[in-house]
Amino acid sequence: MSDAVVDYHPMWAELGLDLPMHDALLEAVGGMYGSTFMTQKDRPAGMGYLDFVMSEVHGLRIKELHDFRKSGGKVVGTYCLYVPEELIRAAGAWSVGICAGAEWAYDEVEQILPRNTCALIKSMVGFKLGKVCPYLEESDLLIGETTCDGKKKAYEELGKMQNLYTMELPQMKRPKDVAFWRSELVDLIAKLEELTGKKVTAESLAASIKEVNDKRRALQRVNAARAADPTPISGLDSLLAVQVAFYDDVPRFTRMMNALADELELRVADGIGVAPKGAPRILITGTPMALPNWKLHEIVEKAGGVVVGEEMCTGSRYYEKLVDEDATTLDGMLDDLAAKYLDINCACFTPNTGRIDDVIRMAKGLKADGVIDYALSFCGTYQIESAGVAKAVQAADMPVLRIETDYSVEDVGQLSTRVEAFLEMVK
Ligand code: BJ8
Repeated sequence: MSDAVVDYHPMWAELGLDLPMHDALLEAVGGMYGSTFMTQKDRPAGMGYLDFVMSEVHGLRIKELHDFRKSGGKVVGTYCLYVPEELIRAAGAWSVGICAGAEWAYDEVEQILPRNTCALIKSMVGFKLGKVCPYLEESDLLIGETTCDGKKKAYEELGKMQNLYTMELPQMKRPKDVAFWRSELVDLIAKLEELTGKKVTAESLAASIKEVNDKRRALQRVNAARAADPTPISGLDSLLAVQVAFYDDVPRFTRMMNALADELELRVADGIGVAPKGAPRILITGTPMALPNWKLHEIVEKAGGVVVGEEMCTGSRYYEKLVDEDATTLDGMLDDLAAKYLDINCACFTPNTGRIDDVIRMAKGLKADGVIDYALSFCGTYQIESAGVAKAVQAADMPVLRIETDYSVEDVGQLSTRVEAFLEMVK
């Protein structure tokens, strides 16, 4: 890490970004980061790494991707947890999760997509139309997936603007669905090998499975520390760690998260926390919170609560389950990958009762005082599951608050009032 200020504008210009709009985006995100993260008290020192990563989110990391591509490497952008980064890395490419967590270029987006589309999809298309995302422009290939209808159809539009390949994801989890998903992984390997000119071998796949598992293990350690009261790390900082996990260099990120976990374990032993012991502890479940969507966590923690877990794709669904590491053949590894990935509990599946089991298990394990179910407006899958989640949480004797929102700031006042009342009630 160096203090020298580097001007990345020539690199961004080379990528075809809309420079004035991109400057405006960076300024807005930088301002939000400062007011949301840097005002927190008693943060672990290990968060300095993520502060640095965020200060260079369109700088140093993009330079790394840029240099990698200049030396012949390929970058693959993804939008969903079901796309296995292990396969991308085993083919010699780098995987980056594309963010889609802020309102951008909605006027242009609404020329293509209906207004009543979820914020995540609108953002995904808006960042492309607005030419403000260097990760998109550094991606040699984007991989979509047939999850919800909105995403599936939006990929068709995105595919008109960029090289995009869509994987067909089944919507059930029967043995024949797992077998089908495995065949989709085989097709993805062919696509990736064509892109990189490198073969996926048992050796390269075993190495990438281990590497990505190590990353998930490090995040498991960070998140396990949140079971303590007082909790040694805020929900905002923990959420940020998972958001960054999607695009940072894998071995470096793993190392830094293990160092953070070491520190958190010491803090727990010493009883050091970010909120007073006894502060209301909240588990959030629902739609993913893509960078820089920090809205709900900020509301909860500014109101005196502490978020102790996220049952969502930017949370436990990302790091909880590992790929088995015992297989020695490519065939065996593909079986293990197919099984692990179809075990993710997304509301696009039917039935999806595993998600409810996870919510109850996590709420108990993390000693949550209440659960907030969070759905993006117009996300039919999570909105419909919300009632069932609420019923199950109440049946487990825990209070629940159901929130539906988007990326705008217009409802922050109203949400804050509801969250404050909920925090009062849970203690
Ligand atoms: S595995 S949650 S990342 S699909 S919020 S776009 S579902 S309308 S994001 Fe998701 Fe993969 Fe599932 Fe996770 Fe559609 Fe809902 Fe929008 Fe969503």
